[in-house]
Parts: sequence; C-alpha cells; structure tokens
Amino acid sequence: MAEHVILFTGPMGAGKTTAIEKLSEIDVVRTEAANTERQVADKATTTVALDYGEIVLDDQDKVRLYGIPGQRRFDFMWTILKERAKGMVLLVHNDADDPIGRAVEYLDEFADLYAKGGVVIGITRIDIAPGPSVTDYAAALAVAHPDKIVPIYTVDPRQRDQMRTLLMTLVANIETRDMFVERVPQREELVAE
Ligand SMILES: Nc1nc2c(ncn2[C@@H]2O[C@H](COP(=O)(O)OP(=O)(O)OP(=O)(O)O)[C@@H](O)[C@H]2O)c(=O)[nH]1
Ligand SMILES: [Mg+2]
Repeated sequence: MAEHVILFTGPMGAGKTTAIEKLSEIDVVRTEAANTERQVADKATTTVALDYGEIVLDDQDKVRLYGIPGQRRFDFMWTILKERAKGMVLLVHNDADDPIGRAVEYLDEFADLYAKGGVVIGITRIDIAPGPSVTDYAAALAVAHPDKIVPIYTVDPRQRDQMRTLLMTLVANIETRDMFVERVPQREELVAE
C-alpha cells in the first residue's frame, strides 16, 4: 500500500480542520484552543498545533492528513510538518482579506512541496463571497509562479465528496510524477553510459 503525507495549509478560517474532519476515517486528533482573534476569523476555536486524520483511497493509498494552524504565531509547526509532507492542499477562503495575495503567499512559503510532490488549491466559502473567480486566481498565480501548474477548484470543506475529489486529484498528480521520475534516467546513469 502506498502512503502519502499531505499537508492542509491556508489562512485562519479557510476550513482546514473542517476538511480533515470530513475526510478522515479515524477520529481526528485536534488541537483547538479558544480563538482570541475573532476579528480575523469569527469562530470559537482555532488550531494551535496540528490536526491529524487518515483516509485510504481506492483500497490502496493510505493518506495521512495533517492540518497546520493558520495563525502565523504558530508557524514553528509549519516547518516541522513541511519536512514530512509530500503534497499540499492549500485552502483559501474567498471572504479573506486579499485572498489571492494569501494564496500567492502560501505558495511561496510551501514551494518545496510543489517540487517534492504536488499542490492543489481549493477556494472555499464562495457561497459567502462569490468573487474573485478561479480565473482571477489563475491569472495572478501565472504571474507570481510562472514555473508552476497548480490545479485550482472551488470547494466547500463541509462536503466530503468535494474534498475527496480534490484529494484524489492531488494524489494522482503525485503518483504520476513519481512514475515519471522513476522512468526518466537519472543524471548519474546518463553520465555512466
Ligand atoms: N458557508 C461556508 N462555511 C464554510 C465553508 N468552508 C468552511 N466553512 C466554515 O468556516 C469555518 C472554518 O473553520 P476551520 O475549519 O476551523 O478553519 P481552519 O482553516 O482550520 O482555521 P484555523 O485552524 O484557525 O487556521 C467553519 O465554521 C466551517 O464550517 C464554505 O465553503 N461555506
Ligand atoms: Mg484549524
């Protein structure tokens, strides 16, 4: 059975914990504490260390789901979890301040994960804020990260099927890339020939 470690990143209130709760087939380990920043995200609690859940896709891929805290003051956890992960689900809520700017910022911060495996973006809370559109995000990312092709979807993290599709897209991308890397002769082999 293949195993993948996937990080859920994004600003405070984007829906990372909600998504992991929906996807996980085990009881989720949560580290919620009272939210003292209600002006940033109007909800009772916030993640202070990590979320952890697991799901098996198609009986063959075990996916370990890690959610990071959205608040920057807990970003020491980002560094720890970044090392372990192979891919990232970046969730950005469309009603955030400058949501496109936040998406670019997270892609900058976690660029290693793009190189290691793959990244997919889910824009959330579009029922609350319908714009900006997927096209607006794509245009901004093409300028900020012209070397990256990142799939962008709109999702509602409260809907399990939507999150499952997003996750399966990411895992398929990672596996395709792994296969390609295995097949392409490495530089040392070419030198030896
Ligand atoms: N209406 C609506 N609500 C949503 C949507 N996505 C998430 N939410 C709600 O927004 C809130 C998101 O909260 P969390 O899941 O705790 O967000 P988080 O990303 O884990 O936030 P931090 O841990 O604080 O960084 C929850 O109350 C969700 O029910 C959406 O698409 N539409
Ligand atoms: Mg959370």
